[in-house]
Amino acid sequence: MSDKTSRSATVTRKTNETELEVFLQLDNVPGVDQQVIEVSTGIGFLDHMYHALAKHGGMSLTMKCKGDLWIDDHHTAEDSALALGEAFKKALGERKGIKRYGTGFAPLDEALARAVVDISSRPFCVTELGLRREKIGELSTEMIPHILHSFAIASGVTMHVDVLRGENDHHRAESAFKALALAIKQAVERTGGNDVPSTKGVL
Ligand SMILES: [Mn+2]
Repeated sequence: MSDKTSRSATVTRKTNETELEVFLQLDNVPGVDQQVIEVSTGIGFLDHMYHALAKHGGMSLTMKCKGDLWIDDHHTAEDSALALGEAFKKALGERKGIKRYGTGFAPLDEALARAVVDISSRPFCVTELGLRREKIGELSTEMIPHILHSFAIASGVTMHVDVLRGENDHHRAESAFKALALAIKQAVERTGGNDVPSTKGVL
């Protein structure tokens, strides 16, 4: 794959609980692609977080989700993260010629978050977000670590996401997604080579 090619994938996912369509493009080659982000899950704050993830991760993302929001936000939040993770994995393709590791720090006013990722094929997620409110908009705060965990499982990425400080839960959550975006952007960056960045020879 040449550096001129954008890595992208489409995922559709349908259960009795949610119906999802995701298009994810990891690269927006300057002069060739335009970054397009359209997210509609029915949960405003969730859209806001995915939008921030795509925007600062340098990705194009189209996500349409019709979920059973008359029950609560759980299935929509979880399944959209699984579909996004699956799209990420598919778009990435063979795990060679990439940086593999990425670190991101993102402040949002008084809040500061750090994310460290390893595109390892060993899904793992550790979060310390310190959210105190019950909900942010229509998203339950307990779903935010769950979203990150679901994304890690589906994408095969090891992720550590910590909010280091911050008073406002909207800021804390948003800084976490932005930090993750920066870490992912770095990790998926192509080295220009074709090397598998692992002593095992496989990722
Ligand atoms: Mn915001």
